Amino acid sequence: MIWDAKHESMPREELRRLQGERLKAIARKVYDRVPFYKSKFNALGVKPEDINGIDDIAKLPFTSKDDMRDVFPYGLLACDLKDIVEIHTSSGTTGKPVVDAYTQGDIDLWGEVMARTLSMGGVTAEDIVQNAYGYGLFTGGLGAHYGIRRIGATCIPISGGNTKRQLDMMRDFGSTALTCTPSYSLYLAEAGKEEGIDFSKLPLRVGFFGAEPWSESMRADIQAKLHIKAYDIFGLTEIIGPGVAAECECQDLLHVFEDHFYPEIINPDTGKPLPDGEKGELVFTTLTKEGTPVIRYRTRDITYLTREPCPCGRTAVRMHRILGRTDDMLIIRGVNIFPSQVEQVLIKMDGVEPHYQLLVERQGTLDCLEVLVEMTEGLFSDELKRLEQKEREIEDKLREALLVHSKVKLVEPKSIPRSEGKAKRIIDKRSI
Ligand code: DLL
Repeated sequence: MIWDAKHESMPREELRRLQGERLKAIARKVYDRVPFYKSKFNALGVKPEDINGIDDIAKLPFTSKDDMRDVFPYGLLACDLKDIVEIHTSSGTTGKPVVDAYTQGDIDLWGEVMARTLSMGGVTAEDIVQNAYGYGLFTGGLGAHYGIRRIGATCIPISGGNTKRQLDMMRDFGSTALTCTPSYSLYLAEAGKEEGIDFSKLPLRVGFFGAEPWSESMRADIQAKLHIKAYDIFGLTEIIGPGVAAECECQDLLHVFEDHFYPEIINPDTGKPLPDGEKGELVFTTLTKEGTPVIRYRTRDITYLTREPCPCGRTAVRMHRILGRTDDMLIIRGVNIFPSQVEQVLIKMDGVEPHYQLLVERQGTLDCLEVLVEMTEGLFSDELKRLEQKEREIEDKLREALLVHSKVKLVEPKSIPRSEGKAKRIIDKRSI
């Protein structure tokens, strides 16, 4: 079902006109109200009056994650703080988190775009949706919540974790739809099987999975094990949270809600826009957000776009599922991790060298992180008990810094390959 046929199936020329008007208005607004943007525009010699249509977007400056951190916490606000009704942030394990501050209008918009997302998978007021995304600062839980409420379906706001309870609730309340990360859905399937649950006998029929990369083979697995249709949903805190793009019933590429979030693909090295079908870095401009509008945000996610018509009748541009990232950020169980964080921990510890590798594997359905750390000659000649103690000590420190558990293995001095160029810090064995 198309939630908002007027906007989702708008003839493309009309859509472009609408986008042009909205871009003009947002460019004017951020120039007048956000000193950060005014100086960025001025540095490029561009004025709001230079924006007269959507194609003029290429004249505007990019915004990076670092820019956002530099103006933490309120530097992107385009309205009075008193008009902000809710704040969300990214997990922020490296430096300051990025902030999304919502007005009531933004929360209403969030409900709308999430209602579109859930409607794509056939959710209606008749459904019982088990929302197992984390509630809190993370955008997953509340974003899905607003969409479920907007549709008028029944929400079970169970949040993430507590697998036994999830399964009990699913059975007892007869949940018909599930929202969580794809890896967690597989974990639920496994745990349910161990408890003797036959998912084909439950009313559950559809799931909306995102917040981390997953693949077609994982989709097949989820669909077979949970006896549901599994949809990919995409979003990021900087733009609104979930509700930026989602798969329709065709389950083939994600429609971007481009009347609100305008996507571009650029060459990550040159910043030059790339044509449809070419892979590059995904960039978003929010066309209607009130609290913290964002101009040409560089997501570092890699994908491509297509404007080929979709059989569902929606006219919005589609993006391929995320193919990778321009940086080396790892997402382990929903938490963003950078190798540099590991380095910062190791540098402060004795007995080890800052030579390390991050080994990521998918064991069963969960991502596991093993950190190989080179020890000093001194520690190497020590007794085994001491080495084990050291491994536990590093594990504790890493857990504090990364917010996820990793397994540390000390390896012999000089055993980690050296490189003349960029060091290969990550060995990602997840085949997704
Ligand atoms: O993960 C928002 C979200 C919540 C999306 C629930 C979908 C469902 P952040 O924590 O800011 O926001 O992380 C955003 O996660 O730039 C991508 O790298 C990755 N990501 C999000 N959805 C997908 C997806 C939320 N469907 C970052 N496939 C993004 C692959 C995804 N990667």
